[in-house]
Amino acid sequence: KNASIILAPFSGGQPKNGVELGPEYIMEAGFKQQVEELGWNTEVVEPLGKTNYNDLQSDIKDKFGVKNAEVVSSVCHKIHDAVKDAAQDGRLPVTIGGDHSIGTATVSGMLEHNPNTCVLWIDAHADINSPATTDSGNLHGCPMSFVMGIHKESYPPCFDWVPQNLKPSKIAYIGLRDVDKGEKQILKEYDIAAFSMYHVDKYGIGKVVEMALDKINPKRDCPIHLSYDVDAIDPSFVPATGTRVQGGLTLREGLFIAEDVAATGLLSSVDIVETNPLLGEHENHVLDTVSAACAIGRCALGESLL
Ligand code: DIR
Ligand code: MN
Ligand code: MN
Ligand code: MN
Repeated sequence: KNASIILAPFSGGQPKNGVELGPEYIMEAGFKQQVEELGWNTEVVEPLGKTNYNDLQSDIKDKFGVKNAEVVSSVCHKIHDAVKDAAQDGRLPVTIGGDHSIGTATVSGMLEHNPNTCVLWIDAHADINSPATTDSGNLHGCPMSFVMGIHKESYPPCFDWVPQNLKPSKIAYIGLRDVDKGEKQILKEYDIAAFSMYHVDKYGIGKVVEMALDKINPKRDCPIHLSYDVDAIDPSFVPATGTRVQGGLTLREGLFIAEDVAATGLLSSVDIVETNPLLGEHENHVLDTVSAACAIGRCALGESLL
């Protein structure tokens, strides 16, 4: 069992400073050792090198209606290549963010490696705005559109390198509770499997994960990319993140999702994003959030399997 821990200390997909520190805090909490104790050989990959891509940011929308398109695109291209290289090498990519704009990179990288890959997107948000629908202009709200080519005529040309090969039938959401109007239209138009907190309450988390996998992976024969935004979990457990939304998953429900994906034996890659250590109001907020992020990774990599 080999894993590549890919560090993505990037914040240009959204306006709040500090999310670029997520990887550093998660690694300092001992994430690499924790994963090795589960029997994985790990290597740490830093596709962004020592370059700081976070000083070049602006809060002004370009003529396409989005912010920092060039830097998001070039960071994503590097991460895309690192994810694809790791997977081609037989290593399971674990990408640590940073903001969720890097979902553009990880999903497209895994789909180039294996076109059968399906995606479980765990998030309070759908991240499926296009430049045509986004209000905020923040690109961490757009990765799912980019990898499917939704409203592709609205994209800045710097995203031309992104393969748009994810089929809408191969993506399911769990944890949604803050979805924009334009995003709801897209979810409906493309008939995308979207399980909100309503469904979690109605059916229970066990049934919801099963229903999500039945939609995107009915024969349980496709590799699963798990893209985990820590804001899916309720802010009482995970406070240090950029766009908190009350009424989220309990910590156990959140970890169960990762455990149940591990139990399928089909996990091919995982992202853990949106940990922002500067947004804790006190030290415990940061500790809780960082330890939840580590626990998500460990659960996905099999910690709870006996
Ligand atoms: C909102 C918020 N839908 C946007 N998205 C967030 O800016 O497009 N995603 N916070 O994590
Ligand atoms: Mn390339
Ligand atoms: Mn989110
Ligand atoms: Mn997200």
